[in-house]
Amino acid sequence: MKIYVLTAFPEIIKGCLDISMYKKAQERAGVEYKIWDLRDFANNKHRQIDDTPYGGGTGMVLKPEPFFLSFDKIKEENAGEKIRVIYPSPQGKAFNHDMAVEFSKERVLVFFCGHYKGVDERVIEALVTDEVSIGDYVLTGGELPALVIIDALIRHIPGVLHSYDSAKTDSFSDNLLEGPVYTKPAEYRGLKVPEVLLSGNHALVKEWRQKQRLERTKERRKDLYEKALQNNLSGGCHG
Ligand code: 6GU
Repeated sequence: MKIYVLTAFPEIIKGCLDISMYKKAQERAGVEYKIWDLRDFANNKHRQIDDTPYGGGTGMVLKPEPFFLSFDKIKEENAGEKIRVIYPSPQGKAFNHDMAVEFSKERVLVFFCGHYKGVDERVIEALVTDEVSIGDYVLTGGELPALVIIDALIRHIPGVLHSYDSAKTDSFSDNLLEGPVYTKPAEYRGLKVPEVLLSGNHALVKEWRQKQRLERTKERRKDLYEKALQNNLSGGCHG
């Protein structure tokens, strides 16, 4: 998979991709990151990539040329390939687990990072396939959302995670939150690990864990809880 990120702030992205799971995706699954500076595609000698909005108003809008020009080059580099173009924006569709899984199956992904007041709408109309929001709050730019989306999707590329932390057992693959976990010591400053986990009874442990997941989801995320029940994935254990 090739992942292009077009941004006015390449340092934000580059600083992250050589670390941890982002790096493992390169080493274990042949993911290739291409971080391009939008200014390198400015069509003027001042390398200006933004301008004032038509019709007036505050803030600057990112010009169309850097996106169209860089996309021409991406098309050239990937002739005949399907290209998925993701534009992170608060106006987008809410990003979730299913979208992460879907994106992880693509061969060429492109992220257009907006800033300031947004990107000229013609870029979105003509080039963007997916406008995606990571939550109901406003961020300064699309760089962190792009990293969030990349993190969420590379976990689903075969070979990136080892089987013991397989994405198949993630929260959200069955709409339930994870339950609590504990490690040694069994008692710390008077705080005890639940007895059942020390029992060695695997069936009991399994049942307890599922109950914890259901209770936690019911309490914290009623919306997911209803979904889990509908999907009949509650394991017949309704706590
Ligand atoms: Cl994807 N972009 C920006 N700039 N702000 C956001 C967002 C995305 N999702 C939530 N807020």
